[in-house]
Amino acid sequence: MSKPIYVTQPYLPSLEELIPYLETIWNNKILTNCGPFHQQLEKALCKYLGVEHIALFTNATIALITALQALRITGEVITTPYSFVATSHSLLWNGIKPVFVDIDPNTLNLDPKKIEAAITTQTTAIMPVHCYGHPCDVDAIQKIADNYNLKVIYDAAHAFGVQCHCGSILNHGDLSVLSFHATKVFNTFEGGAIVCPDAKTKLRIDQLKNFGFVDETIVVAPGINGKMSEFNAALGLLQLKYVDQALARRKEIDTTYRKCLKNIKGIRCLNDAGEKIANYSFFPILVEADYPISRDDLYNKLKSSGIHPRRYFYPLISEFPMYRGLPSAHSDNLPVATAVAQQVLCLPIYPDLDRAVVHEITCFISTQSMCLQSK
Ligand code: T4K
Repeated sequence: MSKPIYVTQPYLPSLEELIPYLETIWNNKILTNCGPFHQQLEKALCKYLGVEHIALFTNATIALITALQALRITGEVITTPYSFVATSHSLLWNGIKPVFVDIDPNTLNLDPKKIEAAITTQTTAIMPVHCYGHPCDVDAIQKIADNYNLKVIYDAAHAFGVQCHCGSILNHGDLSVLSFHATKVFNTFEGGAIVCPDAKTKLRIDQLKNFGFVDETIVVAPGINGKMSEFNAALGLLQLKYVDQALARRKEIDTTYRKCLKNIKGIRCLNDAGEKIANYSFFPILVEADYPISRDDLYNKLKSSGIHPRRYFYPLISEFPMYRGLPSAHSDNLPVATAVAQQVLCLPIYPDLDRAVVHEITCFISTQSMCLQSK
């Protein structure tokens, strides 16, 4: 492979199309602090995503930290170990103790059947992740939250545009947090957002992301600076024009992978979205015991040939030093997540990925299998 093939690559419209946005910023000299592009993007995203209120942020990590503060979450929060480390870090930044619960082997999301056993008198909320953009079992989670009077904050960093049985997945729980990082299906270079159900909550979130200011002289909370700049908001408005096209291309790649990998012994693809609207943000495979080489051997061999898959999410969050001492972090408590983290490999998927390269990747995986079996 002449050029390295990364796990993802951002979709970028042409520079010519960006210039009018830059001219507007240069002319009106409003660079940040919730200016016109910021407001336009909030409205445009509400419409596109089918949600009522959205507050834009500099990134999803600051948005997660703020979401917990907006709902005044304290004590313990039940969450998944199988995610990007920012999920749990947002809890630690708020002085909250993460309580890890195992994942479902099919969806790789927090297993609702295991949540109740982890609830204590200190539990105030559940923070599940729609991992890879695959919807959590939102009804089961909500039922538990209602029974125990818990809040639900979804880390929806991967779930831009995902729909479930009753519309946008982002309308579930008390709040949902999106990431618009360069590696996501919709990006503003860096960026994120909180989706919230009512204007009052949005007002509180908007204050918290602007140092706690209500007006020039009144500060009501020790807020942070989490505002998205006009430049990032302009990028978002431009990207939004092409997001459907980008999603369609991702879907094609997902279909090709599934078709080409389906008969390779020891390679398991996660269930496809079926009738639901997915965003194909990742293409994870599980390299199981009956594949002739280990996941790490396959990972290294692919890398040597110029293809750079990623082991999202290995190691588990619960294995990092700041979490591993927690009683819930023990691998005995997390058998499914522990096994999956040893098997998972996310293959390259992004709109500009060539069909021929997808075939080369699947042939490579298939050939490894055949070479070793014939030895
Ligand atoms: N919650 C969840 C569930 C998340 O997955 C994330 C972030 C967050 C919360 C926090 O969201 P943010 O605060 O970031 O908005 C990447 C991303 O940095 C991170 O946003 C993402 N999840 C995570 C899954 O992946 P790395 O350290 O693996 O990224 P990196 O730099 O190795 O990039 C991966 C590949 O993408 C590279 O091999 C090449 C390509 N790439 C990357 C960048 C940055 C590009 O082609 N262009 C680029 O600009 O974390």
